[in-house]
Amino acid sequence: MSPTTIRLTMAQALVRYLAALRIELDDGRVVPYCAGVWSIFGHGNVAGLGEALWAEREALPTYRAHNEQGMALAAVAYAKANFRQRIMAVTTSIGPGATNVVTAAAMAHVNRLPVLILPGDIFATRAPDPVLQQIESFEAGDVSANDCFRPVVRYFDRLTRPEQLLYALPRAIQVMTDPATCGPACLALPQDVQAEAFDYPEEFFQPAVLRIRRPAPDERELADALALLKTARQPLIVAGGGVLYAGASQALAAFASTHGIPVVETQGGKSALAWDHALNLGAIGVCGSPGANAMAREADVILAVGTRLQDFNTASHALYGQARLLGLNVQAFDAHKWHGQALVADARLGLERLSQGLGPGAAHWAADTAWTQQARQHAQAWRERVTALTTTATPAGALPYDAEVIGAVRDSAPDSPASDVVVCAAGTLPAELHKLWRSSQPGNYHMDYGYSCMGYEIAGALGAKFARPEAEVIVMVGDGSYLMMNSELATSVMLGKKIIVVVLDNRGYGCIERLQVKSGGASFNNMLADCIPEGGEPSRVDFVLHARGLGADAVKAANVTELKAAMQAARAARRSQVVVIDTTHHRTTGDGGAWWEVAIPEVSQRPEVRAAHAHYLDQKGRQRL
Ligand SMILES: Cc1ncc(C[n+]2csc(CCOP(=O)(O)OP(=O)(O)O)c2C)c(N)n1
Ligand SMILES: [Mg+2]
Repeated sequence: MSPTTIRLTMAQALVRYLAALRIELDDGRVVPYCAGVWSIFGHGNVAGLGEALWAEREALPTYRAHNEQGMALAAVAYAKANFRQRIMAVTTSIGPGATNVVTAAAMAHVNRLPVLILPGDIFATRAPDPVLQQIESFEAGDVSANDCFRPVVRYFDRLTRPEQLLYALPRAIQVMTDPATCGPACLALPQDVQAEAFDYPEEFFQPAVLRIRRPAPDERELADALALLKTARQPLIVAGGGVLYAGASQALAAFASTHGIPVVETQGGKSALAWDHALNLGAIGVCGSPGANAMAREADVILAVGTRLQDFNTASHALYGQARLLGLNVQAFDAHKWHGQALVADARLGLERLSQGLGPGAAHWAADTAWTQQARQHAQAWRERVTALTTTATPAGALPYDAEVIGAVRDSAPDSPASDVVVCAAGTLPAELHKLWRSSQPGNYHMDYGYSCMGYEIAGALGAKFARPEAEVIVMVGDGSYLMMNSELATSVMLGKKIIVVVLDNRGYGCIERLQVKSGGASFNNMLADCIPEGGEPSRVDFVLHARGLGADAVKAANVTELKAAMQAARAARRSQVVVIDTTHHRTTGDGGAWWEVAIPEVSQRPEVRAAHAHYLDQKGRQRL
């Protein structure tokens, strides 16, 4: 008997399938996998996909935004805040609507985060070519603007026939729900094919409930990993984002405590362990705490869990001394990095199996007592230092710097801000937040420091608010990132998704200015004051007026005391709030930190550059290859 079929357009079938998808979360709850579709309509999606989304708007809500990059970043943030277990989709018109999403796709690719991208595409028939917004290749007839997605997604397909959906859509879902391949998927949808009907089998629309695979370690790899760990006397755990995505926070805390191993956190992994865990040394690497980096230099075995070992976490491979590296990662590509010994597995299962193998009870293996003790002291000293750094009053007549702002934002909550989610991505703030922010719950630190995409902050906060409606989602953002993309502030007001945006206005690209000067360069083209042409006027950006113009409530705080009061009011408000404060770009937290490889010119007229180059060569000599 032939299967029952239903005649639908390709777009209708796509939407129906997405609306039907369910996922069983790790805690056993079954929920819709795709929470909604962000859409800016135009030609290439309004007639086809638009009609289909309207019909299913109850089951699969559609949300309008103001910039395709912004809405795609919101979708990615939603997935991140859901620990990769739920997604949002994004649909665009052809041409600029689509290519606006390429940056967001790259951000998701780098951060291993899922998002389903559905750009409209040119006609499969090619009858009306060239259509509005179509690029024309002289060499290849099958190239469209959407080919820009190929290098920045984990799965790409162009559906030139409606029945291809039967294969392409499940495959895209499979790639996004596999923890090893997780990342963005793009299905480019020619506008005529979206509107074309096909007799789809009914059973296609009853997809199996999804589950995220949690692979256990291979027994032989586990045995090798245990053998290596047992040789260690001074081990250190580097906790990356994979700990959060595997729900391995408790396993990590237990593992560290049982075996006396200090833990350091990457930007992606921060909040995996509560800030006040006795063995949490805090941030590692370029923005690392003094204790974390000191112990990293002396460690004999590094257990890198769920981390890509990006340069900021390894001080460009100059941080880990002579330590042996054990890579516990669900993705073999990462587990094998830097000549490490690989343990390919889910982070939680991997840690649990390692702990079993190291021996429970009195006979269990543990790090040297002196090493563990040293870690406890470092952690305690750093907690006290963070309190001091974030509560010191700004010197009279000076502008505050980021640490003081961070302290005021934190202390503006009545009790310990356990439910605050802080969102950030680029500028001075990631380094300061990595060092100084206190996260007590997994996911309360929401940072894109994989792509460090200016403009992620406000858009990302919107997505995080969708995922964590009960939380106070607080964006901390520099003036530069705010100006680069703020359109989704208007979306947050429109959709009633309240966020609090704290703008630190130091009047320019402060972190890059410091990097420029540190590299021997002259102050040039970064701070607004350095960019005024002959006879030009100083720049006058009024962030309060701007934010009000977009529909948010906004105030300027004259100092940190006013900021704290403004934050209290902002927390009590229902609509999106913007609080602006002038800061200095001259001060940063001097404690900790490590080298970062930035290539310095080999020849230059500037003596400062020549000095920086000599220092550069010296540091490069410590880099492990
Ligand atoms: C889209 C994008 N363009 C450029 C950069 C390079 N970049 C990193 S931080 C930065 C300046 C950020 O300025 P601001 O947000 O004001 O922060 P500040 O450093 O002044 O605290 C730039 C240009 C980037 N990360 N992302
Ligand atoms: Mg700035």
